[in-house]
Amino acid sequence: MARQKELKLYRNIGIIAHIDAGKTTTTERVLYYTGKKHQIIEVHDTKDGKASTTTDYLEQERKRGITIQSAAVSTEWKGYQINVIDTPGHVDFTIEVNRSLRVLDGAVVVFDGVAGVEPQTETNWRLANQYNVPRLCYINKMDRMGANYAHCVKGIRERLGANALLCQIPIGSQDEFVGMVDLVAGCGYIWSSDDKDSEWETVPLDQLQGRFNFSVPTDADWITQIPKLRQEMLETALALDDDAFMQLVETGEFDPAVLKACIRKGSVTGALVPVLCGSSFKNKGVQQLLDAVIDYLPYPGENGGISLVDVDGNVVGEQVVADDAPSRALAFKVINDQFGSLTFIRVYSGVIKKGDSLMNVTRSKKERVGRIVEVQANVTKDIEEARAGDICALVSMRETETGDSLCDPAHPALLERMRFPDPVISVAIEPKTRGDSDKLSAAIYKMAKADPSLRLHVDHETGQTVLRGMGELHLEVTIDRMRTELGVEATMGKPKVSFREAFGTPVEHIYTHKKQTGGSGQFAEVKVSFEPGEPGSGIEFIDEVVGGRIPREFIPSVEHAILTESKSGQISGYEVVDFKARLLDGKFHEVDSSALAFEIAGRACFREAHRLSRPKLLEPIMRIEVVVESTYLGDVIGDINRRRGQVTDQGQKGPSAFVQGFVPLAEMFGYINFLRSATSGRGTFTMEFDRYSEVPSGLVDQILVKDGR
Ligand SMILES: Nc1nc2c(ncn2[C@@H]2O[C@H](COP(=O)(O)OP(=O)(O)OP(=O)(O)O)[C@@H](O)[C@H]2O)c(=O)[nH]1
Ligand SMILES: [Mg+2]
Repeated sequence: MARQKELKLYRNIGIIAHIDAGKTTTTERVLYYTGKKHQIIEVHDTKDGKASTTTDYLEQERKRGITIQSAAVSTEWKGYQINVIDTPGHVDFTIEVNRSLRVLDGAVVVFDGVAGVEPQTETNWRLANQYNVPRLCYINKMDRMGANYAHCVKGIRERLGANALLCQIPIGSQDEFVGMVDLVAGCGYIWSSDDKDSEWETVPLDQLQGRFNFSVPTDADWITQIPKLRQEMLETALALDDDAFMQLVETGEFDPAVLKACIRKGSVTGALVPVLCGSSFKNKGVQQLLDAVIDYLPYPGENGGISLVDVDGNVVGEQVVADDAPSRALAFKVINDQFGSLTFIRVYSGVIKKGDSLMNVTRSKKERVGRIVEVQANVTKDIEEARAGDICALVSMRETETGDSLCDPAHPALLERMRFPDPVISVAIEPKTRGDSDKLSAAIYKMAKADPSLRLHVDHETGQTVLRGMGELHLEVTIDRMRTELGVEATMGKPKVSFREAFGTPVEHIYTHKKQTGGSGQFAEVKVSFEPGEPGSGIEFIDEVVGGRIPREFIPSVEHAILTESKSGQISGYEVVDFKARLLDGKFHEVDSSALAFEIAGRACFREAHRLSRPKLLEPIMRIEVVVESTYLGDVIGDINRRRGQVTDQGQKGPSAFVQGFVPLAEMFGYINFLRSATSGRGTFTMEFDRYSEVPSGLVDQILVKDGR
């Protein structure tokens, strides 16, 4: 089968933002205006469980009115195939944004016109920078009381550091928001009502002056400033084309096609970011946003191919996006239910057909492609093949997990990896009834496999199953989804901080394991040097034994022993991270030495060395932002200091005040209760993981007791 649609007519885009900016509401409009659905469902009308937006179909999403998992939908606009992924804004589900950005070609960043740049917008913006994803800014909610375009643009420039190109400016704000000026096309669009089927009137720029009588003075300023803002936009955009820029300077004229080409070039390369506005809820600006997606966001491969890496993650080449190349795809999401699994892939090159054999290069395992499906939120449709640029899903893969590379077996290659966030909170999980107990471990394992920001382990001391995740909501939702999707019920203990341990100082240690039991004995001696490493450097084992002082076959036992023992440190049994272990020397006995003896020696050597190193306890430090009325600012700052926190910035945000800073997670449990009572329920806060840092030695005992250790 030949390609149905030229690659240039594809757009794979993500919608990303802070929680509640209006991503799902916008996606719902996109589906309506492109003719994919005939009714719009509002996010806040789904709580009774009867209706659902297309992308927030999970029971947990409908009940809470928030997006929890990213959902993909496809539609067509003006002959272009647009694949959209609606992502969650809540920080606990950041993995969903992470994996979507990894496989998408462009993103629409949505802003709440009142709040402007919010913490999770910054986080998602940084992620998009890391994955080099071109984006558009869409300042939504211009109809809300307090909407302020200038404040939002300032935030985009100053807090996100973006070279914002104002392609639109609003006509009015709040309940006088009637449309926008398109500075690129040189006209205004004015809607006569908020109705979803209301058409807009296209008005020449010179007819906008004097037409309105806005109650907010700055709204009138925007209209007065149109000629100046248009000139600025032209100069910034045309600066990307020397001839066009000269023409503008010398004659004041420009070719509209060249102007669009310049904005596209700037946007695709990341040199500038087009800014648009609208109100999705009041049905204004969504069609214009779709036009901008086509005009300014790249088609698959336009921005270069995908990096190929070696096993250590070093870039070793690039795969161009093309059909006539070996098949190469990345698995970015796995969904399980009682009936099986769906593995979402992004095909970068080649054509993958039903019945093909692929190589999972990450795991060196063969996979057969049984069925390929196109996914529309929760509805699947069988297709025969998937081509370069496509996003689709494979049914019932056996070996493949999130982040794995799937390739033509004759041309194996590893595609650039995904980065997974660190889980910081842990809870103990118990089966709800005895009937659930057999099924629990399989079910929780499935949940963890589908979500790389969850980690699972069994506490050897207590025998408890411990689940680690990004936050309380993340863990709660996981347990609830296990019930609705896999039919297994569990209860959760109190959430605890996921502490870590580290070596305090370098230690060189010798351990001799010697045991004489009847006839045969056990003997092994190891000398290991342990050195603390940089945060995030991981664990490295280096074999420096010379002259066969430990026979080759026993060395893996020492390495295994150290890695296993590092799961449980000497302060309080937390994982020991970031160290280098060098096996320097040792002794063995012809008869009495064995793999087991070296394993025992390795473990004991690690334990003793860790204890001798004056070990450190590390705790997660969260970046927080609190938004309150100015009168409460003093109380909030005093409280942050009492929680061992540090305030880094404070100021005005629209009518409210904000405080930013860092606070240890251990001090943040129940913070919402404090904030509610201190601010009569009007304060809000967000927090996200920033880094691990050492707990002051004088506080270690006190903190562990508080955490229930
Ligand atoms: N006034 C106004 N409200 C809006 C607009 N867009 C969305 N909303 C409302 O804002 C709330 C949140 O909208 P959602 O679309 O769920 O926001 P989201 O960005 O998808 O949120 P998460 O997925 O949970 O991060 C809903 O009550 C919407 O009706 C808008 O343009 N104007
Ligand atoms: Mg949403």
